[in-house]
Amino acid sequence: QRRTKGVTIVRPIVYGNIATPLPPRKTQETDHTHKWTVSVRGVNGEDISYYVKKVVFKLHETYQNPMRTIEQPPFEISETGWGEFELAIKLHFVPESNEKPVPLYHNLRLHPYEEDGTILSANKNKPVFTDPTEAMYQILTQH
Ligand code: SLL
Repeated sequence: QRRTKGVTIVRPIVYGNIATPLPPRKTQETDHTHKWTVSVRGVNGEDISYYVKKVVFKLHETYQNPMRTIEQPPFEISETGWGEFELAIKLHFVPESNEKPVPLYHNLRLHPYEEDGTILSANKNKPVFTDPTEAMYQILTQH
């Protein structure tokens, strides 16, 4: 794969989670207290699927099938649970890019709540493509 030398392209992303308490009736049936969604997005909701092939979320081992792979947008997982933990997230890029996956880490937060009962915990990252392949250069710049 030929590379475009001397070129650096940055595509900022935001990743994080929201959580809402489950209604009391639900929490009596299970020990789960919250519903949560963890997601990876472009800033301002920009579609990232033109250069992101898939996102792998590794949940806490108390979850069934903790490795969750999402291959199209929205790149997110919704679950219910009772505890906070650190998620390992891997961003895989389109094969033309010849780029290694980028590891991300996120502390899933269930508490504290905002006034409306939701919490948002977000992180930013800027995958940097240095000397991208010519194919990736086209993909990134012609979008
Ligand atoms: C804690 N270190 O003890 C953390 C682990 C794990 C949370 C939290 C599982 C839900 C299910 C779940 O909520 N795990 O049973 O499927 O706080």
